[in-house]
Amino acid sequence: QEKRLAWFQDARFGVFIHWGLYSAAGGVFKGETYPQHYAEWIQTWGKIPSKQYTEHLKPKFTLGEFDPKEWAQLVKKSGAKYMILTSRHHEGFSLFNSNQPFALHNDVTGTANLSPAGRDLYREIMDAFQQEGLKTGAYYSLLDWQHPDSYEAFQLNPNSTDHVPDHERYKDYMYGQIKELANNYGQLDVLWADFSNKEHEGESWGTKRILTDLIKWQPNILINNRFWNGLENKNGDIGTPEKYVPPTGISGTNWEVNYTMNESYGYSTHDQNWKSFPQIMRLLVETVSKGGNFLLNVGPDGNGKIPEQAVEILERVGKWMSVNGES
Ligand code: FUL
Repeated sequence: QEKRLAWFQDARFGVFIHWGLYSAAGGVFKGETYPQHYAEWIQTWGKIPSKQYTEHLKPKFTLGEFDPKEWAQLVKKSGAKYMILTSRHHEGFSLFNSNQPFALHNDVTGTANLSPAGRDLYREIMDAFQQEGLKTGAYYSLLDWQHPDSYEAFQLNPNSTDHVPDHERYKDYMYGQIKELANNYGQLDVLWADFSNKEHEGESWGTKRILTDLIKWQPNILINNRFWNGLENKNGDIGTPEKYVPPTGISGTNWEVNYTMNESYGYSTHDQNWKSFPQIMRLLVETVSKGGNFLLNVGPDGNGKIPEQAVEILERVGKWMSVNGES
């Protein structure tokens, strides 16, 4: 474990990227604004049936301004040493081209992959970051709001009653997708699972099989603690406090604080509560001084553009790093 963790302990600073169909909504759906802080949860906030969600948002996920090389160069210049990308968030749509058998809810057509024909957005992004010499990790949601066999299967589609959810099938699906992420995209430095709770943790997601094989497929991989309940627990390789810095750090484990620049992880048109550059720097320095890593989030919009405010913060962090950081 010590050897696997060496780069992570040196890295100190990483960038988190939340990008999916929710990015095309930006916290607004059909004229209705959802004020909740996590815009990537909009399907749940609005109790939006899957058919409406996909039909309305897929055409808005245009990639018109998507330039993964530009993202990677920006992040590299910020002084970050690694990047974690949402391979699939709770909404259930994959940025990578998955071949896992997948039945969408009765009334939804299409697939659960977001990449246009002939492309693999996840691969394009991972490749660009690896070319900049950055370590790369996959955020992977345990929750799924599309898969008919997930725990939440019918929460948003109460009318699809002719199907009895089979959680074993969902576990196979997760295992199969994680296998794809670990085997089809070169080195995977981190698996950032998200999230379990008291009712469903660890083995209820099939962790024994996943973790035994994952370490064989990727002997150097680091795995966060969110297959289990709690943000500071000492399971996995990395504790993951969210939006707060534990006052006295966390002894006995490696840890990484994740923070947003405004309130939301996913892109939001109306969340303008941006932290100032000094606020961000203070959080970063406080975290690092207590022995943690700092994972700073950006949420590109549905066209693939990183908000100007986020670009400016990353550029200023980069300038600070070039003067004060170790290279
Ligand atoms: C949480 C998720 O529910 C949020 O949407 C976000 O991804 C954050 C980093 O983790 O648990």
